[in-house]
Amino acid sequence: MNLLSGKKALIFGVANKHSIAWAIAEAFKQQGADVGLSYGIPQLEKRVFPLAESIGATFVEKCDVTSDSEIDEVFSKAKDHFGTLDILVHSIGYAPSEELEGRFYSTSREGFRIAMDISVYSFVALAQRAQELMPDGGSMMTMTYYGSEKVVPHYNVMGVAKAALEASTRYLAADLGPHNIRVNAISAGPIKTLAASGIAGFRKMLGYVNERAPLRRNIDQAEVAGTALWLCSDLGSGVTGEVVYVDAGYHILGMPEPPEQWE
Ligand code: NAD
Ligand code: 0WE
Repeated sequence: MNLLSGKKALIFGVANKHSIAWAIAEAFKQQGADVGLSYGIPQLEKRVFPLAESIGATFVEKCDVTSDSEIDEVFSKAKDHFGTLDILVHSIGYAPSEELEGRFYSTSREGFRIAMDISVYSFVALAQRAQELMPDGGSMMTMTYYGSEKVVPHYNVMGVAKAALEASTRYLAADLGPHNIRVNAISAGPIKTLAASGIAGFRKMLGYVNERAPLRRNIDQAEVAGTALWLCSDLGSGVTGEVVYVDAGYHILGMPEPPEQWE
């Protein structure tokens, strides 16, 4: 199938082969898209360049999204390389590690600022530049997590940032809809990526979901990529401002199935 043939996609947030952004890049390429990649820090270059080569992506640029000038530079290069764009993927999130230990109550002003800048404002900043390269419309997408809606231990300021990211998705969708640009978020269940590797007790969280989610399993990057594919292709043409869950159904539960030892 060629769901994205003739479409040009710029994907931010590839760190390594485990990144959600990478699974999306592979799926988009497989469906005929011309894919460009961006990564956040110079040390990732040795991981990202070979990945880019494997899908024939020749646009590979570093961009620290805390810098307006770096963002401007990447989009200036994207304009030279692609001319126009059809798809923007934002798959970036960060809070200082100390904010993901302890309690939300202890969040520092600087930790809050950094989490909001990198995890939320960056989507707005990228959307502004991408919009200029989408004269005939397009699709933009970001990645969120259920900790935005309900309290998840230690997700802390990232939960507050994801709530703001989901609200930003709706405001962007309202502003860009008249330009035929759709803006959506995918709320993924926990996946063992680089961003999850430093989190204490992450394996326990995977086990918790595995036992309780309606599908009784976890989800993987390829399943997120499948949803990204229909949202960004013409199959998703009527959908904007939405948060789509790829979480094995976990978010629908009000109470877990009582385990047998409680009976
Ligand atoms: P990942 O570590 O592969 O991706 C996170 C990316 O953010 C990295 O590429 C990193 O370089 C980038 N980044 C951080 N600071 C940056 C900066 N200043 N400038 C540019 N890039 C920067 O991990 P992932 O799990 O693929 O995360 C991608 C997105 O998915 C994040 O928004 C994350 O919150 C979200 N998400 C992850 C999970 C999960 O369990 N892994 C679940 C739901 C949502
Ligand atoms: O969004 C995320 C993780 C985002 C993240 C991860 C890190 C680790 C390294 C943001 N900032 C940092 N900062 C670092 O220094 N997820 C959805 C994965 C995740 O992270 C959790 C989770 C889940 C799920 C943290 C606590 C509890 C649950």
